[in-house]
Amino acid sequence: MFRNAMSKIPPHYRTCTICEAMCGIEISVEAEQRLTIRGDKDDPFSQGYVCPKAVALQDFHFDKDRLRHPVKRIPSGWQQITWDQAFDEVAKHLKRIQAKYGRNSTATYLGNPNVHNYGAMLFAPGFLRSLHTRNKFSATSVDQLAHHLAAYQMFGHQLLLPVPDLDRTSLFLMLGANPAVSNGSMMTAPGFSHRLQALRQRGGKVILIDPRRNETAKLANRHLFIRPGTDVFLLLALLHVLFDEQLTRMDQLAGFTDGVETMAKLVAEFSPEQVAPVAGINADDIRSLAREFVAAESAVCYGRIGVSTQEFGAACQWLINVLNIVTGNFDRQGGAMFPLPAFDPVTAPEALAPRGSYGRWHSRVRKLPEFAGELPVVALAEEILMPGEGQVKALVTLAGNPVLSTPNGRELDRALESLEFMVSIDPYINETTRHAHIILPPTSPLEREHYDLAFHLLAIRNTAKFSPVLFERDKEALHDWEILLELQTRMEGRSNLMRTLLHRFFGPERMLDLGLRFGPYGTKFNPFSKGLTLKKVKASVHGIDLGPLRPCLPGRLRTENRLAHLAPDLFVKDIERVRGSLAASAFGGRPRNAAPTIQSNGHLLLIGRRQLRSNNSWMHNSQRLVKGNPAKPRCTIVMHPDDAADRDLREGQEAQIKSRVGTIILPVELSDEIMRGVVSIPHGWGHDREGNKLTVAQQHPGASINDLTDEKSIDAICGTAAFNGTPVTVEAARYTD
Ligand SMILES: Nc1nc2c(c(=O)[nH]1)N[C@H]1C(S)=C(S)[C@@H](COP(=O)(O)OP(=O)(O)OC[C@H]3O[C@@H](n4cnc5c(=O)[nH]c(N)nc54)[C@H](O)[C@@H]3O)O[C@H]1N2
Ligand SMILES: Nc1nc2c(c(=O)[nH]1)N[C@H]1C(S)=C(S)[C@@H](COP(=O)(O)OP(=O)(O)OC[C@H]3O[C@@H](n4cnc5c(=O)[nH]c(N)nc54)[C@H](O)[C@@H]3O)O[C@H]1N2
Ligand code: SF4
Ligand SMILES: [Mo]
Repeated sequence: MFRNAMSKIPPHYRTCTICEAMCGIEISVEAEQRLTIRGDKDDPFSQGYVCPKAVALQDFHFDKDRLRHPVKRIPSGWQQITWDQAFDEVAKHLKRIQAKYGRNSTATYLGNPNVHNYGAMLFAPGFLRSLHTRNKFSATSVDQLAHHLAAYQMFGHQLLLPVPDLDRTSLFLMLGANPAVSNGSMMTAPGFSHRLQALRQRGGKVILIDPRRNETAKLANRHLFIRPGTDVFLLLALLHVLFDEQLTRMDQLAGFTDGVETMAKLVAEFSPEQVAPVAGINADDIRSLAREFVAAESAVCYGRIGVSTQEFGAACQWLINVLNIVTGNFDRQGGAMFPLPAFDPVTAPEALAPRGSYGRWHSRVRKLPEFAGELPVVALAEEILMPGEGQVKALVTLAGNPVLSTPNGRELDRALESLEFMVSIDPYINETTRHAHIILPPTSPLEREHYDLAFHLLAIRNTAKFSPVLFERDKEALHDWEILLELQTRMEGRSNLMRTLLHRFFGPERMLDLGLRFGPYGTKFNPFSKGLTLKKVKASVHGIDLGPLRPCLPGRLRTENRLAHLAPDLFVKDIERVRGSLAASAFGGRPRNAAPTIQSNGHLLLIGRRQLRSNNSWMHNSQRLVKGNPAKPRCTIVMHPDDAADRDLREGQEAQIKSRVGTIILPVELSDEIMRGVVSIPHGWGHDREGNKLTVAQQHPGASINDLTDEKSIDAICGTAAFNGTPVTVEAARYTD
């Protein structure tokens, strides 16, 4: 496109689709293969903010390693094939395998970039349905499943996810999140750090509970260390204080909330004194935190990856909601509120955005429960490796890299090697897709239009924005949704030709238009309405501001009796597990979150960390993001100096880190920012696997934390990986060859 009239091209405006912050960006085409990407000052939500990753959108787009054609793995390497051949072969193999071994023999795994891709979000459900398999997996179960389970149980819809009203709260209590680096998650707030600064400037308080005094701690009024995996005890103790001292105040929420008495009884046994030694927080601090929280003019508690992916992650998300509710900080300005997006998945057809379901079936080997039609990904490797009826023989991955992103990635690596057939819809030949027999690469984000279906639903302000196409795609190239639709058609056979044609005609854009028209701000059937249509959204190139979050309860609840449930049975029962764990920890029993077989002494508890110039596993092929001081590698194990001294380890020295499932070697980075007894390693690294075609990433391989994390350590009620608090031993690396 820029070949024709480069100088005449006006700046292009869109939303960055790398992380959840939805920053508005302005792109100018400077020269072939050179773009200027900066923050869009006129975006009403992000107001010019961007992080260093936005610039790298072009590295992804122009990356020579990014596949432009379908490829097939042959003994001598990868062979380019036509789309037609690729689709034929995929359908032939999947059908053959399903005919031979049953429908569940084909598994699917959907990764994170799907939720940043509206075409894929709208068209993946149809393709998945065409496979009729129960073995559906996704990154949800290594991420935010806890939030969905709590929302489903308490509010009746897995997508009724309360978000902090960050711009208006007086007290922001954060557990296990690092928005100064991650830019926020399960709450879309572009320029998060600026918003925290503004919060403090208006006299508000920010309190962070985290085993690491992370980058966000520097923006907080107070930081408290907590031993990994013990947040559930802290939350129970905070509630204990509130009920015990009769500080709860439900205000208008009392009219449509049940279970308060049950909660009062439930938390009685978890006094601050009881939990303090286990959580590593002093009882007085817990008491004063509870009092401060309820006394604040408005307050909101929020917990993210640090608490979602641990042994009691779901219980934590439940108790966080309870804490916000019983202090009157729910569905109210400055508390936890529900966004009302212009395209509203909560009221969309069930086939697109299911309300949720729990335990309708279980995984074959370990009997882990289904949630919303998916099984926990910790079970994927064993479902492939364990022979017997119902064994997984074929796998489809869509925008996922589970070898690096799910626990015990090495085992999954081995499992993938044994599959009869694997197909990946992915732009790269990476740690996961190198096992595929066929790879179907989609267009890049700059070649497709976009509308955020997921993140408007999690945004701290209601806005709407459409991103048009920047670069025309090559004639041959297909979008994710087109690949999915074609696969669906081939799996279903000809009988659905009509529907396919309709879909082609409709495409994601038409679906979006319908969603906007019939959404909360839409025109509906009224042609004279001033409401939203896609045309209007498109006309506002910087986005449309729809105002701050507004109270919407009980109307938006989706529970059968339209009550918010404070004490769902599933969670109340889970307290038995919590009680058992507290007793075991108090008696100095096995380490927190330890898989049954590990009993090592001198273990440290491993947690993760995110890095500003990285995004999960797939942006390390951008030279500008990975470059830096070679003497200061980024994939390191961060240790407290005293823990290192105990093991005779020095800064920069190579350490061997060992868990029940594996061993990796990484340089030591000393820091008193981490709690004693805890070590931290970032995830998404480990690019030295044979067969990767990631030229830049291979020069900065690092090692994968998920070669240490344990697929047996899970949150038992939902099967989410309990990454945080993996017991490891650390010692000087010994090379034996
Ligand atoms: N130990 C530990 N593990 C973790 C985490 C942690 O904190 N600690 N975090 C977890 C979390 S929160 C998440 S979300 C997961 C992420 O887990 P995954 O989603 O499995 O992994 P990603 O690294 O995001 O890989 C994305 C894949 O999508 C491809 N891709 C990128 N863009 C597109 C596109 O537009 N279309 C298609 N078809 N493919 C695309 C990339 O090439 C890559 O293969 O990791 C989890 N794993
Ligand atoms: N730059 C960058 N941004 C990203 C990503 C990225 O990879 N890089 N990934 C994106 C994705 S997919 C997601 S889901 C979000 C995640 O966003 P965040 O949840 O903000 O992610 P983290 O930065 O991993 O922060 C988790 C924090 O939890 C702490 N923690 C670990 N264990 C525990 C524990 O047991 N208890 C408590 N209280 N804290 C604990 C860690 O020390 C860390 O500070 O980030 C998104 N944004
Ligand atoms: S914070 Fe996220 S959305 Fe914003 S520019 Fe960075 S990667 Fe893109
Ligand atoms: Mo995530």
